[in-house]
Amino acid sequence: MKIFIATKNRNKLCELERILRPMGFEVLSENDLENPLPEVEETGKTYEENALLKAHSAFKIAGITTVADDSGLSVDILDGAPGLYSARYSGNGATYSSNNEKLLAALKGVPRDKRTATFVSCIACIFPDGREFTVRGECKGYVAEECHGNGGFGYDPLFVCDAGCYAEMTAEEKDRVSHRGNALRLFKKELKKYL
Ligand code: ITT
Repeated sequence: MKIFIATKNRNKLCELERILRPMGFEVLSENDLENPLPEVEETGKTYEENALLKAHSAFKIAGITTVADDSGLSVDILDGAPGLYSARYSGNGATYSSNNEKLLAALKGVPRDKRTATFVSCIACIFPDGREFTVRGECKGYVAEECHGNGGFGYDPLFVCDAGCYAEMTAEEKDRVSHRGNALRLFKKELKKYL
């Protein structure tokens, strides 16, 4: 089955492709379009709403079954921040490292047992006949006191779950335990009900 992945984030695309291909999906993305995907204003109040906004916008162009991911890191002691604003936590022109620096500063002096956090990935799927669904995958852990490892992207150097720090895992290890891996396994199950 062909699926269009609606993301402008290359790291995310890489993870979505590497999990979906072995599940048997033929994956298409922005790279297969003549023009870049339009920017989507992420005005939703939930990950689900934002994932649906991104999927609908791309579906208008791709015209085939389309999936989008909206994801983020929710830190308990920060009332869920950066959460929905994970990509732009440190403002306009935010980079992965400026976001990580801001998060470390926000948690300065907070002891390890109070640095608990949850990574969330919500996947929305839109079908050409108008049906749609969303699924949510999570991974619980804590925010480290300094960056670790060289792998992954985004907040991976700071996020530690039972299996270790995301940025110190191989791709296979991360996919086995990550919020996105969990969401995509639920996606595959849910999709069967629609086919
Ligand atoms: P698209 O909307 O085009 O898909 P985006 O990067 O803007 O790309 P989001 O709005 O969902 O996507 O923002 C999610 C942010 O959360 C992302 O930019 C990273 O900073 C962070 N993030 C999500 N998944 C992550 C992961 O597996 N590891 C580390 N950081 C992650």
